[in-house]
Amino acid sequence: MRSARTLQQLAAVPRRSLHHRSAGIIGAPFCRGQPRDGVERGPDLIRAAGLLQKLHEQSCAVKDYGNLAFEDVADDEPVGRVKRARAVGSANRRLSEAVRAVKQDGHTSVMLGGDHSLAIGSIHGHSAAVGDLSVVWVDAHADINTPLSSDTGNIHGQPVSYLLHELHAKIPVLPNFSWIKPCVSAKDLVYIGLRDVDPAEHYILKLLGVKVFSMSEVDQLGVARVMEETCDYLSAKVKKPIHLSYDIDAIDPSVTPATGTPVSGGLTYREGLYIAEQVAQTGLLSAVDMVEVNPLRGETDQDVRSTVNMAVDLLLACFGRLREGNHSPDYRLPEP
Ligand SMILES: [Mn+2]
Repeated sequence: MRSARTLQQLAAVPRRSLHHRSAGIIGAPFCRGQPRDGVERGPDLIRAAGLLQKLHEQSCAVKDYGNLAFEDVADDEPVGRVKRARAVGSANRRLSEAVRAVKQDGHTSVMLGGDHSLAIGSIHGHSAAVGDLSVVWVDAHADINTPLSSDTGNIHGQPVSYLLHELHAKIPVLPNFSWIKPCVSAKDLVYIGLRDVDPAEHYILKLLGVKVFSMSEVDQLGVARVMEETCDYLSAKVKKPIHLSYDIDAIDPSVTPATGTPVSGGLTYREGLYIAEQVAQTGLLSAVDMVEVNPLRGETDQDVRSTVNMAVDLLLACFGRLREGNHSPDYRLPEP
């Protein structure tokens, strides 16, 4: 016969045991993947909004590895249309090594950007440490232009192309990029939130059969079904560690206006959080990027605050914070 559980024993059973998680935080104050100054301030702003303390308060261990120092690259002339390839290549090489070290130390890696070109190094380093990955890419944009298909030449619109095995033959030689080995399969990639996709990108997504939940699918299915299908899709065969690459511009500009390339019609605050909560609940989240927070793109202090606070709330959700509330497993009610 099963013995009756006390109230406190019942209350102490978490939905999933997330309290043992630890966050290894890397700041990547880098902006050369796109033309606008300010995005390099993201890591310090996100820390200043209390990320580390709030993670501690939800019983998450935190190690801050500080900000990476990126060397200035002289004479970084365009290669074809590709801008600042040498700076982007060398910064990502450094980041890749840093993320690999954080994973080898046993943490869930948290890369604070910086622009989205940093996903190259973050995903590369993550894969170098743990092997095959799933990637959940939450963004208004697909960031999958090849260096040759890109109209702007800004590498923050291209990172996925360097990482996919299937596009390897379409990538030309670029200075400081020779260290990059493709490490993600198209079938292990899911996009959520797309609403500004270039023709070449759309062609690639269809050609490779990439799983995409654009804002149309979010509207049609609702975010709950989108996340159910995302998690089913990613866990259908082998359960791989998840890399969540979260571009703050996935969220609607009414909530996160301080970003370089805002696109209207984005995820609500609640939809954005729900995505992070559900990825965390898989228990497979192994690394997260939080990118494209740019305080100089906000018109008011409130614009910047709202954008930074969203980034913090998303990261807290990644480490198990639930809107229903949380308590640590050893919590005990005070006795009278
Ligand atoms: Mn992006």
